[in-house]
Amino acid sequence: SPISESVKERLAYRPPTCGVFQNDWTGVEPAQAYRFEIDVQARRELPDIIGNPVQRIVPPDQAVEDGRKAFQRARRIGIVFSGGPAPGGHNVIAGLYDAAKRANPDSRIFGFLVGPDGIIEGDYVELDDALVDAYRNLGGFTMIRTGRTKIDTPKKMALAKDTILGLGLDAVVVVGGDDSNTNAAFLAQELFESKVQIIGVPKTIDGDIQVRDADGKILCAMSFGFHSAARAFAQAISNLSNDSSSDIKYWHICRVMGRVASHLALEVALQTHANLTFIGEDLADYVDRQRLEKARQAGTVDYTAYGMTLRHLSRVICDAIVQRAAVGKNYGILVIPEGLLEFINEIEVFIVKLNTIIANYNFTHDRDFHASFPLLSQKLDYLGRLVRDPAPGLAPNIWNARDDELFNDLPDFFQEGLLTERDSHGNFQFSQIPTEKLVLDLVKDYLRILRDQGKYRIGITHDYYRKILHRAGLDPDYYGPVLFANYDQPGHLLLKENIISLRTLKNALVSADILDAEEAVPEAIEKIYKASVPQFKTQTHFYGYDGRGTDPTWFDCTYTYNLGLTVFSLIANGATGQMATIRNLEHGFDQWEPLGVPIAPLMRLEERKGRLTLVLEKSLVDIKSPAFKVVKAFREPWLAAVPGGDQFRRPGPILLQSDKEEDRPITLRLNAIA
Ligand code: FBP
Repeated sequence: SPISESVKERLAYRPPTCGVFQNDWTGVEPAQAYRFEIDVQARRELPDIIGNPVQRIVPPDQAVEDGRKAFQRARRIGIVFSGGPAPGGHNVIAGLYDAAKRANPDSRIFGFLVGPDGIIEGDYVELDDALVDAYRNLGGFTMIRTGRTKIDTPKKMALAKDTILGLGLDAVVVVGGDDSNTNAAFLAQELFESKVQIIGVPKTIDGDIQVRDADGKILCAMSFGFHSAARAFAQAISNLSNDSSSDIKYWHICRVMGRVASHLALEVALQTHANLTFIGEDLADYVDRQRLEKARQAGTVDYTAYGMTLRHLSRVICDAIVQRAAVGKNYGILVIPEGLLEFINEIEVFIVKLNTIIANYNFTHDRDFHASFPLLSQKLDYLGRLVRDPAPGLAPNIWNARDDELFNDLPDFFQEGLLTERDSHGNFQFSQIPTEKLVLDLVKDYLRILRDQGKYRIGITHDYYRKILHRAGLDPDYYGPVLFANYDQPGHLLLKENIISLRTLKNALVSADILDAEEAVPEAIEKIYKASVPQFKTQTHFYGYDGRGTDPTWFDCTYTYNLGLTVFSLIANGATGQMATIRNLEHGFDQWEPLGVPIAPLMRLEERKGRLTLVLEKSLVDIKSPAFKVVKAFREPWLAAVPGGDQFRRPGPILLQSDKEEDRPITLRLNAIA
């Protein structure tokens, strides 16, 4: 059969539903406990939906006259996926479909095809049992596919409106990330008078839609898809740690998706105990105290002391590599977040400056900029001209000689990367840049220096060296003292600092009368020598699209199915400009509470395409959170730069049904302790 047993099991599975959904119909009730600090611009641009309250989905109030009738009237609802796929999306549709059909079998659900383009172009499919049943609990957004188009011009908005009104829709559901929910809010405003309701659903593997009110109360702890993607990445990286600690010859450099925020890298660290994991938000917080103090003594302030530079970062990595090598571990797992560069001072400055330059020149980045300057050399020439001859209207110091110098210092592929097309939302496309390659080049340079200085060398265990000398018929007590000097660690010895080539090693043996000048170096010694001169061998990996397409975990299956049910309850109770969320995800399923959260009050002004634009605020890793503090506290043990085993953790595969504590993201569980 083309359908595997595990897929059959997934298709047949029905996730449990929150208590409130056991009722024939549901009501909503404003939850007064929440407060928002509203942006003036949001108030101006979204006047009709800015005052929406948080709403709880509650059991039916039989006293409400016609409540049941209103809930159960036949509706026409459209749904669209927007942005990158995230495991669980199909269950949002399934939940909405089941709830709508249960309320009234005459209700009709339409899926817009290939993202918001489907709304703009009126391209859709009507969902039926067969289509919905073919994707239950399965990964991907294959059922109706997805796209990144933004409904961001009056023309696109007018076309979208035509489609929605033409289809006679009562409501449209936008399943998307921060940008897509921003879109949903504007659509809700635009269609407010036409009485078409717009409901958003928090989707993104990046995990950066986390909603709190002004007092820090959690309304949505995590977007769906995060848990499954993190578990898929963790499983793959854990497999690498098994391989790496078996053949002990590679450092695996793993770049993990997450456009800006490092939530995925954090979860992967907690799941796998990789030797070294960087969290972008932590790097941005770095302060070079020595440099600051030096400047203070000179009576100045050194702003470059704030935040980490690329060079500094590469030194931190080298330090870890050298420390592990010293105890004989010339291998390991390094995890870097996709958005790392966003938190590196000098790169962030480049990105903002380039965005501003391109926007100020009225270039559409994707089209005009690349058409005007198709070759990298032309783009660089253009930037060079800006340094010499800043154009009118552009601040003269926006691209200065220092920028030019630093920029030219970067490898070509990376310069090209910085100048690549932004996505349709104006985001810099970190997923297109091999960050790990840039970092690796710097690391290799620095390791070479450390090796020449004799600081990067491999510790060979005492037992290992005795064993191979014995095997070659050589007396370890006789050869040992000449070959090795520093007994730095008990039970370990290091190749004498100055012996850095086989020829020098041979000379040492000859002058100690162990070897005749004409004789070949014994094989055993050659072997020890080779093993003690570090070869920094790496394998690079990018964990992104694979995890995005994985089948959902039990957590995401259940979360998304209940989100679908929540969406329908909100629609049937007249809500618009709301995002469906579930509170208490960090706790057990029996405590989950479906909510509608108003989108407009969550919006803030952010720089996009060089301009300040209203968007839903992204949530970054909080370096004061318990989850981050745990990763920080365990840095040393997980680096395992001591003799003995590593502390790798095996998270195990993604399961559809399981009632283990692990079924929730570890970051959620830890942060709930706060
Ligand atoms: P969404 O925010 O749309 O969910 O997408 C997240 C993401 O997977 C990022 O982690 C990644 O940077 C980006 O999409 C990749 O985008 P693309 O699919 O356009 O290559």
